[in-house]
Amino acid sequence: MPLARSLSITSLSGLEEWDEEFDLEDAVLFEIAWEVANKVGGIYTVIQTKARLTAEEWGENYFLVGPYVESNVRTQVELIEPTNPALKRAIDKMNSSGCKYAAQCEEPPHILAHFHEWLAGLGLALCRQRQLPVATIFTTHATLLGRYLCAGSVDFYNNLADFNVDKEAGDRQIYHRYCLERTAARCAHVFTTVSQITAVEAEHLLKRKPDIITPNGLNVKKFSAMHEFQNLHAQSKNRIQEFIRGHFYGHLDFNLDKCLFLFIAGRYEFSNKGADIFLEALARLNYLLRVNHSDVTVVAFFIMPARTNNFNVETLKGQAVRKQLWDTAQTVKERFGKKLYESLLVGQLPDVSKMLDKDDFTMMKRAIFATQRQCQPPICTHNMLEDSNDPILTCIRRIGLFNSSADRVKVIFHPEFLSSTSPLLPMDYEEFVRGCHLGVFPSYYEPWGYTPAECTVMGIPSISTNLSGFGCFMEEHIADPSAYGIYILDRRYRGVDESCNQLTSYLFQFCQQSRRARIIQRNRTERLSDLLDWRYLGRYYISARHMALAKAFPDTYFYQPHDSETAQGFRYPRPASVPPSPSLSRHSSPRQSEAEEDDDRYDEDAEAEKDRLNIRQPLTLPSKKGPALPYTLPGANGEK
Ligand code: G6P
Ligand code: 1S3
Repeated sequence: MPLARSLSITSLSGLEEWDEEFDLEDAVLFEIAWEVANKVGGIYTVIQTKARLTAEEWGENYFLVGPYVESNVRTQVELIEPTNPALKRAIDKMNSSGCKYAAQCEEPPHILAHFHEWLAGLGLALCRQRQLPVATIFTTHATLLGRYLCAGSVDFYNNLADFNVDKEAGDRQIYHRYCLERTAARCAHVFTTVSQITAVEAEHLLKRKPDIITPNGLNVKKFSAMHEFQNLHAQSKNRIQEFIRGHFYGHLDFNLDKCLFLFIAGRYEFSNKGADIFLEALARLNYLLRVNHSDVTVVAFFIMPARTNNFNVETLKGQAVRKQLWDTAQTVKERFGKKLYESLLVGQLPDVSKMLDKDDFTMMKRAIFATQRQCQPPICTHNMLEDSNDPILTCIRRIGLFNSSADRVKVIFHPEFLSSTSPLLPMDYEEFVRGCHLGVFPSYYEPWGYTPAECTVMGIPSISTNLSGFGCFMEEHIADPSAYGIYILDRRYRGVDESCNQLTSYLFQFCQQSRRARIIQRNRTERLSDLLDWRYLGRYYISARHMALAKAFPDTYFYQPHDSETAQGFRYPRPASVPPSPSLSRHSSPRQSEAEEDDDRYDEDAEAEKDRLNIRQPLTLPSKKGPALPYTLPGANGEK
């Protein structure tokens, strides 16, 4: 059983070290959430990715509690008998008499219960109401009211201080849920949230300022070969290209080698997640690419689950046609190869004009005939249950992006999370992200935002906003985020139209980059991944736990805030090889001829080494002790 925690992160590109001693021998940690082994959204990712680090600290005294969903239990849970006697007694008692409170034993351990989100908040409220000897933490990953208000037509951030919260919750018929959330936040020993922007929101809507910000991390995968992630990009991109070949059969009049894959993914909240301004910006980008006679084609994927009735026939047919063409090509190739072999066996050079016979041509003609198509390539891969009211489809109908030949921007709406077993696009999410060129997440309401973080650790550039926890966090820690492929859209101080223009210009600039510039940019993006690693960010959860134990059991535990909790912390300098102005950073190396620019055989290692040395040297020193990450919200002009 671990007695103390000592987290060393010296291996993480210069980020400051953290060592802390805290005796946990007599403590037990329960973490309770609706999304434990139950994927609904981002909280599942928080818990699933954080589990390893937490288990390293708490060992056998760490328990995750979630809903019993038979299918999830079968696929994600290994059933075992608990070894801890106190816990075994409690579980036996609960099993025999239903889920009642029972944990009486002679020497109870110190119990720490960490509740996530309002759904689990009831347990926290009951612990406090019944005065159980339990240290409690409540983490909110979004406020209910914030989510609802933003989804409407409210100028949220400029009115945060003025909402009549009870009335607003009542008007939206979420008063009961809102009360649960507010109660949990108010009566927890320690209240945390995932970002500074949500902390301000919570202070106004839940009437308590979070004690600690606990940003979301990821388990960063490091490859022994430095550029392995670039190879993975190329492999995954090939698979997406295969899908595109099928989806656009009969209309493949664009060069796949000059095709950029953009995507947005997440919970289907049309305006909160910024799908609205992404579509609008795509329409403007389409216009710009057309009038500039660009040879680049953009395919924008929307991966947002909606209610569907399976894949649609046209989309499935596309993949079937592609497969048929591939099979035909293989058959003809084999027959050709056989004739060639036979000719060589008898010592003759083959007569190439006779290598393909009538049957071969018939087979090929038939295959080509199958690619005739009367309709445009479909926008949506599935049969939508609410096709006529669907916000993405409605918007596409209005802006007229119909995948026509003249369009330089094509749109594919995949209203289901990706899966490696799909007959259409058999890739899991991670593989898909790796194969794309840019993730676009122009959210209006995004307490953290895992999607751009996931892009970053895979070395894929992304666009987020200064209204998302992730965007603000990166702005705070990187001197020139766009040079690292982290584009942060201003949705705070600009109106919607202006933000949309800014997004369009980011997209257009991105489309003008050479392959070489994209490769360099991906290298830089990937270099930021340490900043998002739980091995670095896990410290905030550790602090929250220590703080809660010290508050609930002051005779046993003593908590002293760690310097890094209050300091500004690490800041990545501008990459050495990039020109100082963000607007110029697109061309991060001297412009060359197009052929040279598209050549990916350049000295990546030298470039990477230059940047790495730069990262190690001029660190902004953390200021010791101070207010917790100062944060101010906009004044005027942030209309939604
Ligand atoms: C990676 C691979 C290169 C490939 C490149 C394509 O860097 O290692 O071999 O040429 O990706 O980049 P692009 O941005 O055009 O997909
Ligand atoms: C929330 O999930 P969402 O997509 O509804 O929690 C996530 C995990 O903390 C967070 O990343 C996201 O911004 C929130 O919105």
